[in-house]
Amino acid sequence: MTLYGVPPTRAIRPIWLLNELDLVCRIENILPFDAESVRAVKALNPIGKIPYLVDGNLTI
Ligand SMILES: N[C@@H](CCC(=O)N[C@@H](CS)C(=O)NCC(=O)O)C(=O)O
Repeated sequence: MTLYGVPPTRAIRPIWLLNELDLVCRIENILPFDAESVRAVKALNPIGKIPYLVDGNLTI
């Protein structure tokens, strides 16, 4: 499971939830205003918003 986002932003909410559920998750730092990061986000998440969570074929 991978969470895309930057911890000191609203990404802290899913990180907190995953910690409360004792779920292990890799955090991939995404910089919201970096063009390369934005392209990488849109490749996995067409809505283009962060944070998002990828677990197998599921993207939330
Ligand atoms: N409902 C989402 C909204 C996520 C959101 O708007 N994230 C912003 C960054 S803080 C974003 O991805 N903006 C990029 C864009 O709107 O293109 C949440 O509360 O986490």
